[in-house]
Amino acid sequence: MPGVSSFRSKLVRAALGALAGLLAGFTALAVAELVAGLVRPAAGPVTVVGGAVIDRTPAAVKDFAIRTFGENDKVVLQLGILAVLALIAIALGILALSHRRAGAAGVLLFGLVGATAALSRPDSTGIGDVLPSIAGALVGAFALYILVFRAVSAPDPADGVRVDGAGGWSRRGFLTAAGVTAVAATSAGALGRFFTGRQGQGAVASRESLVLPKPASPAPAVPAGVQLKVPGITVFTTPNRDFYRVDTALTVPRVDAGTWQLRIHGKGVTRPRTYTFDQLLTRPLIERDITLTCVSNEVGGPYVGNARWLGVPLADLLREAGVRTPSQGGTADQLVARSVDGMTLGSPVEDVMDGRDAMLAVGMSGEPLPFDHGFPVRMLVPGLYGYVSACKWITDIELTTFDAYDPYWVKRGWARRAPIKTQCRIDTPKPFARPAAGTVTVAGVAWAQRRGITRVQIRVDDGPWQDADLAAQAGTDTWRQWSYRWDATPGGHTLTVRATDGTGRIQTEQRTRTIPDGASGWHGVFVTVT
Ligand SMILES: Nc1nc2c(c(=O)[nH]1)N[C@H]1C(S)=C(S)[C@@H](COP(=O)(O)O)O[C@H]1N2
Ligand SMILES: [Mo]
Repeated sequence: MPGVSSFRSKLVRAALGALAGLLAGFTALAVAELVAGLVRPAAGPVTVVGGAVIDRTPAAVKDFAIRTFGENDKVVLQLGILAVLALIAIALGILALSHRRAGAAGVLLFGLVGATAALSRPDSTGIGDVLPSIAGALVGAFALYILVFRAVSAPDPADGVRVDGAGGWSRRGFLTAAGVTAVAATSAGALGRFFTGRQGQGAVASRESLVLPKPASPAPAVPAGVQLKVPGITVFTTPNRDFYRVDTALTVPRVDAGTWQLRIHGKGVTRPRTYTFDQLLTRPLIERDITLTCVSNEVGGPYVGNARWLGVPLADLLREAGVRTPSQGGTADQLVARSVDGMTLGSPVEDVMDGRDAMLAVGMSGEPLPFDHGFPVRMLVPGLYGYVSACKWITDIELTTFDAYDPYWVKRGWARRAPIKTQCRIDTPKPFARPAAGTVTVAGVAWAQRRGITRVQIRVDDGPWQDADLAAQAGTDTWRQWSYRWDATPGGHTLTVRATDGTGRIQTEQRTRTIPDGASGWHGVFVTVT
């Protein structure tokens, strides 16, 4: 049956092309990884293309990704990019069987995409950033050319294995070339990883050798009763390793504190200055318990955490630079913080200098900032969502106006100004829990940074609002725990909770989305009492 056998041989041929394409793509990425490891890890093609995708993703899609994949959103994105690249590599490999040059040119084209993305990144350090993509593409294209040549070349008389009568290919020759390519590429990739790891070693060493100074102004003693002894309730001070992480960084910046600098400049700055890390540390430090909240936190969501921060009061630095608030006749109303990875966040100058504990933090709950949370220095402004205040890996502060400049998230549809909304969360019982009838302790946390929490109320189904017991309040900038002893009766029940802030205002019932300035509405959980 010639039809069947020629179909089979076509299939085998296509499979070989696909394999050649995949191997060439893998080689391209591995070589790029090696060069990135030598030049600059953040300039690797997957990182720069991923970064470009993140920056161009519509806010709603990004919100969906954060909601669906949580803190794994970046892993999902990178796997997605690799899957797309694999499909393209397979297509190019099959194309190359008949049009070898075109296939190789296709690989080069992807190198150009990577190189363009690298140059367009806000943290690009120049033309050298194209090297990983270009080198990877050149070697990948060459690999494809050779592999396909092996796959379709005339049979090697020495091995004599022929499947396809027309044109033919040498199975052994191809498999040898494929094997050599796979081994070489894997080694290149591994070596790249090794160099990447080594590049961060200066930063790691600078963090490990850092001894944090004692604060000139220690945190006020936390009252004994801030932590309720209720199983399942959020802990008052979030351990650093459990602290939520939200950022756009595909590779966490590893900044060496020894070479780090912070520049303060811009509108109304009469004495621009640049600080080194050591200069910051010699200043009087403050230590404060502050609850940080992400604007992407859904009602009842996890993107909120409380830590004991150690840092330099930011208002002092600004005053020394000559900055005045708008209410004192200053010309700048927006402070734009910029990170080493090119992120920009804008805070109202008025808020930063109104006496609240806005700071450049260097310590987080007793240790230097973890790399994930902004080592060596990050900004914090109590009462403002993270995206308008909490710049990690900060390196530049520019005084400007809200009219003149929109930072990263504002360009993408989020509000210019975003004070944290009063929120309350039920930690226990969990949604759809099945507690036994009798006394059930309902408990959780409430927060309204700057205003504090003065009351939390619980409603069972459509019943009356009942006051919950409040834990001690550490300060107005931290969350506050609460609990309520509920006499639970069998059946399905909805528990709803709402908080009142220090101004006497009850948290609004009106549900809004997280975009543009944070979710509002009451948190409720449904449980079935057995
Ligand atoms: N450089 C940089 N800083 C950043 C961000 C970022 O993407 N890049 N994200 C901000 C947002 S949206 C929040 S909510 C906080 C989160 O800080 P955390 O990851 O330490 O919890 O960091 C802020 N600072
Ligand atoms: Mo955020």
